[in-house]
Amino acid sequence: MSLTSILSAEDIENAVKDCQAPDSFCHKKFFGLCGLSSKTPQEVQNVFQILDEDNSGYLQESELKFFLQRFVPGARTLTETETKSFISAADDDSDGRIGAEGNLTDDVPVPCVSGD
Ligand SMILES: [Ca+2]
Ligand SMILES: [Ca+2]
Repeated sequence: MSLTSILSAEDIENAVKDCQAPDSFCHKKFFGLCGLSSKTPQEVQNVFQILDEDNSGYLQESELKFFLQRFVPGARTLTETETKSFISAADDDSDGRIGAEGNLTDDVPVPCVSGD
């Protein structure tokens, strides 16, 4: 299972391009652009498992830092600010990591700072 078997390579490229500038990453926008927001819960779960590199059942800070590179190998790493706001947006139980039960694509009311 790879990300491109779930998401279109073109959509992934567009999503990564959109947040090339440091601190411009917004997970909600990213998931929308790459098409994940419109996937089934099972497909979202598959993506989660791909991103959970150590199979811990959680996405922790060290994994999220390289989040974009899981989609496109040449992409940048997320800044500390981006990693932290990503976690706090999806970390329902505040244990500092995103559990598989946490809905990555939930419409979390987090303001996204956008350049446009
Ligand atoms: Ca993990
Ligand atoms: Ca959590």
